[in-house]
Amino acid sequence: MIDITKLPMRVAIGQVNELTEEFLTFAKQLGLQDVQMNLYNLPPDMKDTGRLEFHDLLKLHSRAAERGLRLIAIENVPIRFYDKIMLGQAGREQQLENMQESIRNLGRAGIPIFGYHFISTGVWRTGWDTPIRGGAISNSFKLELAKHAPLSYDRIYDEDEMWANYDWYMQRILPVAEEYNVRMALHPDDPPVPILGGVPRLFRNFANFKRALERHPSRMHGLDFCHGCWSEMRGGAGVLEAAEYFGAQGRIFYVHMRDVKGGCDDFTECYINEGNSNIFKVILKLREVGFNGFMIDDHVPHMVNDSSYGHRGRAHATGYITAMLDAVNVVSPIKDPMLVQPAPVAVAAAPKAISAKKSSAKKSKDTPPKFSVNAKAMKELPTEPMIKGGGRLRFGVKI
Ligand SMILES: [Mn+2]
Repeated sequence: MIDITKLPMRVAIGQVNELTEEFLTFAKQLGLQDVQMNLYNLPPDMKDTGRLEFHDLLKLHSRAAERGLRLIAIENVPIRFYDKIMLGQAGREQQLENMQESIRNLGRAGIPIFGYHFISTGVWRTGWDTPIRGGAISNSFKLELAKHAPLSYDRIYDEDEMWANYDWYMQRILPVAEEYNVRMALHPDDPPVPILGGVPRLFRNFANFKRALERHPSRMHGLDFCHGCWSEMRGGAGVLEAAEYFGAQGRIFYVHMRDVKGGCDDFTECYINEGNSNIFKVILKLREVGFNGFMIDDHVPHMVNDSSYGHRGRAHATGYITAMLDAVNVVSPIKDPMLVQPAPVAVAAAPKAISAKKSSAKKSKDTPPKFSVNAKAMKELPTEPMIKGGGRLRFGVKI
């Protein structure tokens, strides 16, 4: 598995449950090397066995690698995979076995990060077609409208039992994550309010994240730092404090970079450059504390004539995050020389366009190197492909 501790802070794209040709091309055109997937909903071609299967994960890893991309993280599994664990219900032992095997399979398939949450009732919004800047469509939440919602499950759960359920799970899953070198990254409850639908939302404030990480101090345990949720919780200054505290401990494994206007009892998701927080300051803070994970857009506004995936909104957000990181790289360059070089990407076959650039560059090797688009493409090519010959990663081949 790739050693992600040697990679520099960078931008990724994902929030997809299928690696379509179009998505992989989009990632390449954005100039990225890392892709993440979100399996909150399984894709139609993935058999629902109640866990992530090795061959499915290997196939995904290979598909990304064949385009010179790293499948750097899988975020989420369907809630039904571990709802009994979260609620402490009968049948949780079987779900635990499945989740443990899912972690093993992620490790076996070379996928280094598993993003997870502990929200059995899911993400809540009270408005899904909220108009924002220029008529773009976003979403919003008002606690006043949600607080009288009926129970999501059989009864009202209390905070202590939710903590006991969380501890039970962590005590049993983290040793597996350690053995298989898979980082588990905890996402906040969204929205971060005390209780919805009768189920307490544990990960809603700084103190509870601190408690979770202190009680389970594994090196494989950290945060999917959802900037949007931290902004919902604490606004601009609170985001910086949390980024500094957890980032300095190496506990932030990756960042969801989006923002909102307002606080957790009344907010609207917005364009990334008009929210509570200053994204440049946040990335600068992350650099200062040595964060070297990836940043990814999360939810984005649906722009005019946008696709269902939100290509326009995502291109805007990703371009903005990339530009802010470029600016931070100028004012606060990476200090660790180990992180400066682009890391090799596992590639079975380079895309034709890049191969052509490589051969034309070879012919003119006597001419001095120039900083050009071609030179950049060359830099992105792997120096030592992790997988040689192109056959080792193919589905069904014994490795
Ligand atoms: Mn998020």
